[in-house]
Amino acid sequence: MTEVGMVDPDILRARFSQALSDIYRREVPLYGTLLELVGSPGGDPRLRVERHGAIRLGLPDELRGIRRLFAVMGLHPVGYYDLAGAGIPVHSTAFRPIQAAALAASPFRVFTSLLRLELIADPALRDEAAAILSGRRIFTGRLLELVALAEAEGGLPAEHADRFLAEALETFRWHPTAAVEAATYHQLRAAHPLVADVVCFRGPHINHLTPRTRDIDVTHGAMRARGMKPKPTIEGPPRRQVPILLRQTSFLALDEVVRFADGAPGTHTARFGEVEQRGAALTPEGRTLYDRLLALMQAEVASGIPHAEAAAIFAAFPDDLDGLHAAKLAFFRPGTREPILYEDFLPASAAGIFRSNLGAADPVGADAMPVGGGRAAFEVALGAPVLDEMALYASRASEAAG
Ligand code: OOG
Ligand code: NI
Repeated sequence: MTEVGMVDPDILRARFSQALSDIYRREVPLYGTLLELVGSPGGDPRLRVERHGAIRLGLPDELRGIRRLFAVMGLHPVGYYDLAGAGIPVHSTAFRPIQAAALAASPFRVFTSLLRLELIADPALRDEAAAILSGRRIFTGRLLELVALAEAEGGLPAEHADRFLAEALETFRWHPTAAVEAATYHQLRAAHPLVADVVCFRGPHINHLTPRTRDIDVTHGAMRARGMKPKPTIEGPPRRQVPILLRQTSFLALDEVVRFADGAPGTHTARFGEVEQRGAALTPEGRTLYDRLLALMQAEVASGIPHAEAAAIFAAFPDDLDGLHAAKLAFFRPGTREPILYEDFLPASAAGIFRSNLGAADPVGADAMPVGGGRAAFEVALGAPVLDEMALYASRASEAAG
């Protein structure tokens, strides 16, 4: 229940998501093309407004601030994704609504990554990156006041909603002027393109907004027909009768013209496009089977077997509702054969999306980085534990029917 005089977080989130989409559509024209391709007149009304975005943060304090900001819009951190094992120096969570009613009202999520500066090998460069980041402020003063007000009052007083949204959008906008000189940018880029993207700009620009499609194979084909050059493969499980989890594919959208702090012109690839299809949430048993089959498939692809052929491994995953139910592989609404939708992300898919849009090689087996202990550090930075997605699905699967 929203208190009298307070803005409903679901409405605030819906407005924020729509405003981001409008801005992104103006600034990244191929995103508009993608929206036309997935447009489904008369379809599931949720599909028309459903999208996720992604941001990359530099410092623990930034992550904590983002958590407080997103909480005002009913977005909460769910799940922990460690991508260092895949050669990407970040760890991440997904901010998303958690109640069924909130998901239905505005299914908006933000995949949020925190750079792991400790994984930059060169100590001098690491210190320089930390020093550059410590000088930036990603929230306006007014936004911080409004977040504190919402925390104190148990909600955002409705008269502040417009101002809150305008100030929040400021955090996620694209900055055409870099915060560093060209030489620093190129040094950081050489360390890892992701480091340059996070460290060299004044804020965590939204780097993609992803609409949801009913059939990603159809959309993938349509993207190619439009000349969008998506990556050749679709991340996640192969095509099936009963969709499970999440399938995604992406394309490079823009070479941005930037100006460095010394006035030198340059370009930076920051913003890309992505589309996704969602299916059933899997139980821990289902997820274990998925992870095992995916690892086998990736090993075959790494050894040169074509993706389409390697995908045959997934024949071992039951592909009908009765089979999924009987083997307790997927979550269902209480007393039904209706699967609960997967609302989260997949680490191996996310790593593939990162890699392809950073211009890194696509095949799996990228250099693994030292891992371990990341989750506790992430939660300290966040200032809260991340919620367990399996527990959220399990509770929806056991709610009283009706
Ligand atoms: C995030 C990449 C991961 C997804 O949908 O899995 C992602 C990023 O590039 O910042 O967006
Ligand atoms: Ni994404």
